[in-house]
Amino acid sequence: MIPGRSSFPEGFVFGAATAAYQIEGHRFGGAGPTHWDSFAATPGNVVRAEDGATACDHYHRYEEDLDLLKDGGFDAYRFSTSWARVLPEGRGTPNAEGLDYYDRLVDAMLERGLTPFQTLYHWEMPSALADLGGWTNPDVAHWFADYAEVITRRLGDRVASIATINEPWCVAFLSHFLGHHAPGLRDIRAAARAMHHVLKAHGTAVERLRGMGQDTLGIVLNFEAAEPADDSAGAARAAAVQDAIYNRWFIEAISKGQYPAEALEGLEPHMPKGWQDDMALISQPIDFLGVNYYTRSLLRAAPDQPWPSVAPVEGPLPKTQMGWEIYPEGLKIILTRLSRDYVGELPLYVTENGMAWDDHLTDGAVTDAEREAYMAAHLGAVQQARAEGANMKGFFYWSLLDNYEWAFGYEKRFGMVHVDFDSLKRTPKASYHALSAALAR
Ligand code: PNW
Repeated sequence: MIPGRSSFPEGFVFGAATAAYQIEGHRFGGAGPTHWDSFAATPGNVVRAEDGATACDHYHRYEEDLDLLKDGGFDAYRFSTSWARVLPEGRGTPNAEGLDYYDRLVDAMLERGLTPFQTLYHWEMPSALADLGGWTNPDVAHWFADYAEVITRRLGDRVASIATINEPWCVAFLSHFLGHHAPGLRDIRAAARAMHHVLKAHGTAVERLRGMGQDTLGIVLNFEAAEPADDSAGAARAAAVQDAIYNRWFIEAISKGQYPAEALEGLEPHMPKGWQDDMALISQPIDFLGVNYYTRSLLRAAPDQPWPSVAPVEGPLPKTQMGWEIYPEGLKIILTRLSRDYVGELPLYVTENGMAWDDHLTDGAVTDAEREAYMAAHLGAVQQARAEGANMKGFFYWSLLDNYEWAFGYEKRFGMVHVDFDSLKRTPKASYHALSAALAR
């Protein structure tokens, strides 16, 4: 059973999360092209070459979607604003239609008593800037801060919280070294530069928005429990290196102004010159940390492969539709470690947690008991982390709706609300009703 609201402290925020490109429909409302459109159009990158052109048509159906949150008894909505919708060329003249849309969206949240949690970048780099190198170009920090300023001039009087970047590891490493996301590079030099520039962009935007009077600024990082596949020394080293690249790089830079040696060893030769001079900007104080958590990884040494010479091993635990192991214990481990070793009393939010499942609409209903169990176990882990001292302030389920799951197209369903991608009809799943019931108890 999902733990009830009354077993959390007063004021603990329950919400659901989405991202612009995954739900809005990017062909509507004058948004400019993004690197995800071109990445998806290149065969082999995305299942069935699907893109976010229509997605859930949230652009036109946002009132119905926000009603689902309100009717379910949720407190907050985590959404992202699209850089390319606000600035179709990435810089220069804003798209008035796009700014008006976000205005209406935020007002519609407030009308329903939903607290707006905004994310500035959830992965759609405007093509005009991607063509100039995107995250590998040192100017990206200023381009991003300029965009942050434009959208904050419009929404900053009404949003409760602003996160700069969603999951810098995905933005930098997954997209420039592993090649799984746009721009699809497998290039250590591009990756090293992106690993640094994404943090420099965060710091530059925080400084800019702070100067505009914003006082609830943070970032959303993704974490996984990185564990050795066996008890060999090689596996222990592989887990430590993975932990440094995936978990420690970003939080150590932000909380301590340094990068972990195990990751620098491979990346340093490719970093932009003078990177050390940016560490003070990167480590300036923030007001909260968002934590995205889905699974763990098991690692072994892969000495035949180039740096970092680690390889994932399939684990024994039950898996979601993504093939990701279900490991709620890992969320407790990550949250307690963050508070103990890195952020102390800083407010922590789980900004994403959820599971993909091969859901089917049968007689107008989706019976997803597995998702309900996933929610119960992970909310339990949040309570345990709190009991061990982590300053937990909220939890956002990923995702409100089935949506565009990046390289997997529309095949993987994370929503607590089912979307029929032909009719675009929304149907709340059993897990939505179960979580709503927990929020009422
Ligand atoms: C996150 N990995 O992505 C994103 O913030 C969401 O947009 C996405 O829909 C959700 O999780 C589910 O995938 C991730 O390879 C993608 O480790 C890949 C990884 C982690 C997070």
